[in-house]
Amino acid sequence: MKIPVVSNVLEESDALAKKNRATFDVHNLFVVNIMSSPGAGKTTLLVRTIAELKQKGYRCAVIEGDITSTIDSERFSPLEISVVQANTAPFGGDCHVGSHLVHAALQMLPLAELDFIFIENIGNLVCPAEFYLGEHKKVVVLSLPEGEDKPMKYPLMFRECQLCLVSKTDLLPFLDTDIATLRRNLDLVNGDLEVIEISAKVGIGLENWLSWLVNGKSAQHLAISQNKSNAGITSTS
Ligand SMILES: Nc1nc2c(ncn2[C@@H]2O[C@H](COP(=O)(O)OP(=O)(O)O)[C@@H](O)[C@H]2O)c(=O)[nH]1
Ligand SMILES: [Mg+2]
Repeated sequence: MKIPVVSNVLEESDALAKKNRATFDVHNLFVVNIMSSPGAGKTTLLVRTIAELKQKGYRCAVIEGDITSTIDSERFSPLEISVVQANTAPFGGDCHVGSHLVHAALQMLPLAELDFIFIENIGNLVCPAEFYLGEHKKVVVLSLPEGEDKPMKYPLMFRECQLCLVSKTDLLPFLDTDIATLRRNLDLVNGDLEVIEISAKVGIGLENWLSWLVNGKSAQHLAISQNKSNAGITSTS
């Protein structure tokens, strides 16, 4: 008896992620998937980041992932930006945001009026690393109280991301965490991973992080323009 085996359960998810990516690129949006364990400081950082980007004239929206509740979405209300809550509880309570949720959220956002979309993934250092949502960049926030060993214990997350924000650096005097060891562990797991030390509370490292975002958006815009002009040359030659 021949038993059929599902070979790629991610196929459907990836197809939808590619559609999301095409939508982002049509609207010239820069989309960042922010991941971490619960409490590392994602929402606090995003509220501050978006306030700063708004001052610089950038328009932002958030897709807020959580298993249940709208608690984090409500924290953005003083900023008067578009926020869509993406809860997984009605769909089985997944521990990560899926590309189908992002796809649905995009129907509720004013895409033509935005520059950045931030996806705050569900607090978890494991599952969110496994799913492509169509985003341009993946960022992991690792807070100092979590300790130096997390890159070694949850390597996929640190391999998949382009940037690690080492957060809550204002707490350094009160902790045993050794930043040099943490940086060495990050480098061992992913030698290409960029690292920025930040504190959303006191503002350390924010300018570096904002530059990373703005430069990333410009590079993405340039890549799309070049692709378009290359396609133009090919089709007329
Ligand atoms: N000391 C300190 N606490 C922070 C910082 N960022 C966030 N927190 C605190 O960490 C807790 C969890 O933050 P939150 O943004 O909700 O984390 P999330 O679950 O990753 O979204 C809250 O009590 C925040 O006030 C920081 O830079 N320094
Ligand atoms: Mg949060």
